[in-house]
Parts: sequence; structure tokens; C-alpha cells
Amino acid sequence: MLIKNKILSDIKSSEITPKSVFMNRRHFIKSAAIASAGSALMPGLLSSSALAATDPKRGKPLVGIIKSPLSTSEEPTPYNHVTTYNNFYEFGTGKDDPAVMAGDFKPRPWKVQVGGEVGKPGVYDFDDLIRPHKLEERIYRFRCVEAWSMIVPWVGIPLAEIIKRFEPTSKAKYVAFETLNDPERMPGQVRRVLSWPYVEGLRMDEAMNPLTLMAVGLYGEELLGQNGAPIRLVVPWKYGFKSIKSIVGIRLVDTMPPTTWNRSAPHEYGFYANVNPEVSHPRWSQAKERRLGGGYFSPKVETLKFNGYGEEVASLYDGMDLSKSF
Ligand SMILES: Nc1nc2c(c(=O)[nH]1)N[C@H]1C(S)=C(S)[C@@H](COP(=O)(O)O)O[C@H]1N2
Ligand SMILES: [Mo]
Repeated sequence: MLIKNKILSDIKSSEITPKSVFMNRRHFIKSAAIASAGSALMPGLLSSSALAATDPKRGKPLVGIIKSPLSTSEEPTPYNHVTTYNNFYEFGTGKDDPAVMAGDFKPRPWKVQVGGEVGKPGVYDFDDLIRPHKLEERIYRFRCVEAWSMIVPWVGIPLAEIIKRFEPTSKAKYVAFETLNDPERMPGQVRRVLSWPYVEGLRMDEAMNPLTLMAVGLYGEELLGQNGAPIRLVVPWKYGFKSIKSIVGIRLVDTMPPTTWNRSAPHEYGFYANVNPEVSHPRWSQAKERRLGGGYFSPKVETLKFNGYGEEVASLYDGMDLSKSF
């Protein structure tokens, strides 16, 4: 940590970035110094509401949204928590950094490069990618590996619908995703806390499962920068880190692609990352979780296997030892 901060302080930020970003970066350095990559601490639960009071920014309303029958009936986590208590290391390692640091992020124009084992590779403009599809509201449970969780009314499109348009070949076994790599726009990338760009992957059957969503909004509005604007993955039966944000690349491939957290700490984060109360993280239990919005002292609730989506997805893993393929 000390070494990394020293490298950062050698760069004269004020010379290469506008003043507002530089000022924000000072905030970011301060909070980065007290948080560490992948840490299990949850100090931000109290501070997120304080931040929300000063940052009432909202996304553009989305129209023509249909309500999905796949939604949970649980009460959604308040908007302020969903948009101020985030993990997005491209904008800092503290939970309240992304809301501050991504405030000026411009998600347009936005291109998504599609390649690999597809009949229709190419560079798709974000709006062209979305236009043919109906937007759905999906209220999902969302469980971070650090044992906090929320209920989020996502707005998006099933990933399967999008992938079908690319015409996958029979060799497509996995989908590899990539986040934007641009330290000018994502100032957290100045520090090598993770290897950039952030990458993630799914097995083809996981990607094509009806629950798997490409989200473009939440609470009926376009995603804010901190939640992965303009397009991010949501896989509700997996830990939050699979839900890669601000996607610029989608490749269909025939071998298991690398994933950022697995690269960073392979014994702690596997490729599958299915929510599993029976398999502890090496540094903490996964048996319980704390719902955001309930306050720091609210009781923890039992974590459900596959985050409660077992009926829909357990069969994808028939015959696999999920304590080994974690
Ligand atoms: N590109 C990118 N995607 C990312 C992350 C990240 O740091 N960079 N963090 C992940 C983690 S650990 C979680 S829990 C979720 C958090 O999503 P949220 O901030 O919208 O709740 O985003 C995931 N997607
Ligand atoms: Mo996470």
C-alpha cells in the first residue's frame, strides 16, 4: 500500500487532469489509504447515508419498461444506498469513492466490441445494441462477497437475447467481458490495485440462463457512473464481483477466460463464484449477510445457496463439487 501511494504521489495529477478531477482524486487517495483491496471490513455502512445527503444526482428516466415476473417481492434497498455504497475500483477502493469519483463520468458515445466465436462480430454502438430489445425491470437480490447485500430494481435486457443476435458458433463455450481501460476517465486505474482492464467471464450456459441480465439502469433510470454506466452485467446467483461494470468488450471463446479477482487472489476468488453459505471465503464466513439500508446494527440474515435462485440455476452445476469449483 505504501509503495503504491508513493508511486501515485510522484505523478503530478494537477498537470494531466482537470481541477475537479484532481480535487476528487485527493479525496480518493485519502480513502484509498484506509481501505485495502478485497478487504473484509465494512466501515462505509455508516458514511454512505451522510454522502447521499450531499449528492442527490439522478439518472435519466428510462421509458417503456416492462415488469418481469422473475422479480423478488422483497422491498428494494433505498436508492441512496444503491448509488453511494459501491465497489468499482476504477473509481477508488473505498465504498463511497465511486459515487464521488464517477460523478462526471460520461458514458456516451459508447462502443462495445464483439468478437470471437460469433457470426456477427463488430463494433456496436451502445444505442444500437439496446434498441431492438424491450427493457425489463428485474428486482433481484444482490450479494457481495464481503457479506453485504441489497435488493436492486435493475432495468435491463436478458444477456441471452443479446448474445443470440451475435450468432454464436458451436465453438463458443464461454463469454469473456471487459471493462473500459482509460485512466483519464477512470482515475482509480492510475493505481495498479488490480490489473486493468477489469475482466470477467461466464460459462455459455450461465450466460444464456434467463436470469442473467445486462443492466442499463436501476430504479427506472439510466445507470449512474458508479453503478457501471452505461451497461453492466448482473448475475444474481453469483457474488457481486462477477457483475462487471462499464463493459466495452464481449468475446465468445472456447476456453475459460481469466477473471480479475481470480487473477488477483486465486485461492480466494474462483471462476464460478456462486453464492454459497457452505463455502467460506478463506478470511471470513459466507453463512450470513447484512442488508444495506437496515443500518450497521441490524441483524444479519442467513445467506441462501445460489442467493436463493437455486431452483433456476442449481442444475447448471450437476455433478460438480462446488467446494472445489468455488
Ligand atoms: N469494472 C468493475 N466491475 C465491477 C467491480 C469493479 O471494481 N470494477 N466491482 C465488482 C464488485 S466486487 C461488486 S460487489 C459489484 C458492485 O456493484 P454496485 O456498486 O452496483 O453495487 O460490482 C462489481 N463489478
Ligand atoms: Mo463485491
